[in-house]
Amino acid sequence: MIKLLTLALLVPCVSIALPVKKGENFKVQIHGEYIIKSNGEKSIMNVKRVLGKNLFLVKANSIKSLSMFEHASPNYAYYGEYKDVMKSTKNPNTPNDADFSSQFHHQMIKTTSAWGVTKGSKEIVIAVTDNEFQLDHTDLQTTWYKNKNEIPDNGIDDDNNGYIDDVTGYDFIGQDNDVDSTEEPTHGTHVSGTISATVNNSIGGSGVAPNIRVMPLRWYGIERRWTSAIVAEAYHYAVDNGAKIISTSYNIDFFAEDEVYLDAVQYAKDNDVLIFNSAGNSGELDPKRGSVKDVILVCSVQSADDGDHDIKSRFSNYGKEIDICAPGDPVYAPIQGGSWSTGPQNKYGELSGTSMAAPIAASVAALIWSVNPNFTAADVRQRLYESADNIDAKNSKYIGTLGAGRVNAFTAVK
Ligand SMILES: [Ca+2]
Ligand SMILES: [Ca+2]
Ligand SMILES: [Ca+2]
Ligand SMILES: [Ca+2]
Repeated sequence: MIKLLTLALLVPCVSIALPVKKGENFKVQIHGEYIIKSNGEKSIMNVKRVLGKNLFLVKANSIKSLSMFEHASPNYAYYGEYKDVMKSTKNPNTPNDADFSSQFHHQMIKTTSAWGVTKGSKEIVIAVTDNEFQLDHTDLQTTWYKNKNEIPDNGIDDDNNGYIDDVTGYDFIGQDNDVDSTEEPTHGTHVSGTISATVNNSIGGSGVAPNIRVMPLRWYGIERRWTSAIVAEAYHYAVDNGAKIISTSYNIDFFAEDEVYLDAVQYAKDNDVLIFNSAGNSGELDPKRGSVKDVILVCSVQSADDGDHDIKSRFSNYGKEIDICAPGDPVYAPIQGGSWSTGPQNKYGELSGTSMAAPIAASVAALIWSVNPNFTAADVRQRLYESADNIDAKNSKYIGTLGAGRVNAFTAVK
């Protein structure tokens, strides 16, 4: 805490680029920026950005000057490395005919048996909050959610939701409708494809819930710092535009004390939206994010076809507040073609991390919701936990710290 205060004094204006050492994460209060909730009864001055219904980023001299509003919180800038991914791709040039058998996680969670019941409903939308999305990836052509009430590229906010031409998600970093970013290392493309890459098109592999839709929300990038406002806006957008599930594969340990983040989580809960988040990759017992009880924390188990599957990944956080485990070590899924590639846009690769486990658990929840459209979020959560496989026999040192076990897609939907 003292460290943060010192930084705030030294750096009154955080538009100055701060050197970030590897592994160093910190937050700084952005001078003169606050986030307020207001039901519109009081006039609001100096609005910098509308973040959602009754939620505003405003300029103000002090939090005291905002005391007439229902709620006011500082806007923090976050620095550091937040993606919960461990390894870069083992083979980024995997040939186009890479097949389903490379995705051993499907065998572990009995995906194909689950598909006898459902491959997912296209009405179920998972919002993925991430750093880049390659929309034109050949194996992601049935993946993306489309905002049917928005006419593309006419410069008009046709559905009047506050966002112009937001047909396929939104970029809260660039503040535009283009969620692609070839400058970013691949992460969001892999997470999205893990959820719903196209099945039976003879290319690559398949997502766990290939018929559901992914709403790509770009909320992190190298060109702009991450803030409380960006996180809140992305979550509000997901909830207000029809997502039933939010899948986040980022380190939220800092957010565990951010009022704006916690309020956004509450907003999702109030609207019956489930949030999945990676448990984190520091091999740590009881990570700070465990205090955010309404978020489903997903740990990673090994998922190579070598007999050691279902053993807790060495890197995965664990503890009493972890909710469930999923394969994440490794996961073979679509990756961004990127600026280094001039070939066909259908690359695949292996990544490992709790980043990869979270979207698999989210996908199983989406399958549950597809066959039980009347379930509440609490019902889906309960079914997800009850249907998980017990993995204690392979994790005798971790009993009681791996949540409900490892997800099983077939048991979840049968
Ligand atoms: Ca719009
Ligand atoms: Ca439009
Ligand atoms: Ca953009
Ligand atoms: Ca495919």
